[in-house]
Amino acid sequence: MENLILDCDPGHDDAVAILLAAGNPQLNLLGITTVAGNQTLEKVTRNALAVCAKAGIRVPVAAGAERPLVREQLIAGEIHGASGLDGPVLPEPAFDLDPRPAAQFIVDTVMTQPAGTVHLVPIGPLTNIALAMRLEPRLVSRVKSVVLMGGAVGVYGRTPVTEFNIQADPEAAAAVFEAGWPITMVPLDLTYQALATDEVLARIGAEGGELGTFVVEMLTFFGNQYRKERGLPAAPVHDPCAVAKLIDPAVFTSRPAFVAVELTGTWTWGQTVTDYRGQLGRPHNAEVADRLDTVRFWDLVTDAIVHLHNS
Ligand code: PIR
Ligand code: CA
Repeated sequence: MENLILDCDPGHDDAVAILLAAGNPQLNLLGITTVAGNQTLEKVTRNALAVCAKAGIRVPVAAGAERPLVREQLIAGEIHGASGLDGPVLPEPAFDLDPRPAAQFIVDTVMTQPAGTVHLVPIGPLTNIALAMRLEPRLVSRVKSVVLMGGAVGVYGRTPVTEFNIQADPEAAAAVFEAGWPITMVPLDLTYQALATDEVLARIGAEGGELGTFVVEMLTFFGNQYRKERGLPAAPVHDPCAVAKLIDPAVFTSRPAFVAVELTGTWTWGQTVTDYRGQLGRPHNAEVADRLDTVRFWDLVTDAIVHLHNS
């Protein structure tokens, strides 16, 4: 049983990550925290509560940072739509938010659980994680690991060299990579292997009941956006890849590297620089995911949806 806090900005793929984290019996989801990213904080928080209501998930949800630490806000409206989760009809929230800000929730939760037992899984901009580290520096040694979706090695997203989650708050990301805790980075290179093909969607729709239909509606919208905006054959479902690692470490392979976040380049700020070969003379600070077992991955996602549907 692995304990985790999911820090997210739902977001279609974030929504699937919530379902995987709550629906897999080997995971204990201690709470969901939200951060502005794919849409405004208000919208992504509402979406998190809507996904919980739809799936019957009952865990604390705490809202976090409304904007990045330093820079102008970036929003990914072109892929996720005006609501941040366009496609399906979203139910009304079924419960209230936790009153604490996300960073405080993260600190309280990690510091009250036994040391070395809680994973942080950030799948949006890293603002809340950086704020939590500043609020309580002992967080860094107390967390079991950080498995984050973000960055890119040789495959790029928002610009020719950047990935959205890192570029949306590069100062926060730099602080997280420099902190000295065990980090697994799940970059676009890995998540572009997690394509929601027609075959994948047909199976989720057939096995997942009403919740499966909701997921198919979400990912059909997401796929159409990716086809239109990026010319991809199907939508890469980025965020649940990070969650899957805690269920089955063999779901992807990874290699140690030194990862730096570029903060000053005119054209490159927000880029992750991944040094596998020690050329920069710095110690490794992350495991970087490279190859996904797609069959295993989609089995885990489908099973979690079926499990939530049946419970
Ligand atoms: C942002 C995302 C996805 C697509 C675009 N175009 C922009 C979000 C996803 O939720 C994921 O966490 C990460 N950011 C992928 O870059
Ligand atoms: Ca996300």
